[in-house]
Amino acid sequence: MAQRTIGVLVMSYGTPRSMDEIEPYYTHIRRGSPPAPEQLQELRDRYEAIVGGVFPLREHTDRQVEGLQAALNERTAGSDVRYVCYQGLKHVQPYIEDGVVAMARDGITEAVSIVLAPHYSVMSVGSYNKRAQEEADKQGIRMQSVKSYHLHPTLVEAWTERVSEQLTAFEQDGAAQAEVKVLFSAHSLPTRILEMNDPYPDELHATSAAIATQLGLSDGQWQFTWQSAGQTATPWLGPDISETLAGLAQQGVRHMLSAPIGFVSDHLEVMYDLDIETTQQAQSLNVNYKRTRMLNDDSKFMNVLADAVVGDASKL
Ligand code: FEC
Repeated sequence: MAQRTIGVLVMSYGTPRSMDEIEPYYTHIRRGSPPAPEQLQELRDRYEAIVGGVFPLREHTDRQVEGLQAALNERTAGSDVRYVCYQGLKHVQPYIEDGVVAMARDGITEAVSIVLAPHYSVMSVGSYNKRAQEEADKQGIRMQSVKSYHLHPTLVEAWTERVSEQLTAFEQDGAAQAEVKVLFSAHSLPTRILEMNDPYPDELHATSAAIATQLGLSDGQWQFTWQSAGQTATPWLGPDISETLAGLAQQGVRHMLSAPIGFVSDHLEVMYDLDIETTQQAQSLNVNYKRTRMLNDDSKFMNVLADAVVGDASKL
């Protein structure tokens, strides 16, 4: 049977492989401008704090790529189409461009690119896709790029399960579910995205609202808030989770659940910003605070990705 092979470029933020690689990684994030020694030390300290300088994002990305490959293989068993996944990282090797070059070397002429982040912003998913398309054009590969998959019913279901499981844990602590405030969050971006009519805030709000609807939460039981804003002179979208938490604590809310729906893996922005910083703040304010599990390589999430890839492949 004649085989049609479609390359799948799976893109993720990327994380250093060792403590020595933090500096080039951070320099790349800063578009080539090396961090000041104190900025570098601060980032090193954060990585040390999460799990003694291990970099969990790499393992999760590797597993997600393998899981997506397995989900796609299952769908194409017995057909004349096959998908082959390649990894491309934003800030560290193998870079997005390396993934596209590897496809070209394997003779691939048509491909789909997808980012391991469900919500579209021109500054996040848009910039991954732009780099992928530019390299694909150079290599003579026809490429379709998935923009977002933030309202896929199975994604909403996987998050609903995670929030629900923690609401039960609060109940076990003696808190009625109605007393728990669910704080959906995502990485902040500079406020200038609002002038570009960027869909990022609306997509994040839509995912949060869909999960809340599935759970039957009233409007007062949840809210969306930002996290992990950069320390730059430009203003970033807020309120930050630290302000939200402090404000709610002042209003007497004693139970808060963090659901970082803008991310898909356990990594620095979850394990440091939420599990260390936000947890410490909650303790100091006498708030009972928990966080949902992340998606990582959950089979439901792998099927969401596979649906998005197959959907875009049909446009090739
Ligand atoms: O675990 C890890 O090693 C990596 C964790 C990590 C993820 C991540 C995701 C996103 N970021 C987004 C936007 C920005 C913007 C800047 C920025 C800076 C950093 C720094 C680190 C870092 N980010 Fe990140 N991000 C992760 C890690 N990020 C480290 C540098 C130090 C710091 O500011 O904390 C600011 C760049 C600049 O200076 O101009 C903007 C967005 C996402 C979610 C979507 C995605 O995954 O691509 C948006 C994971």
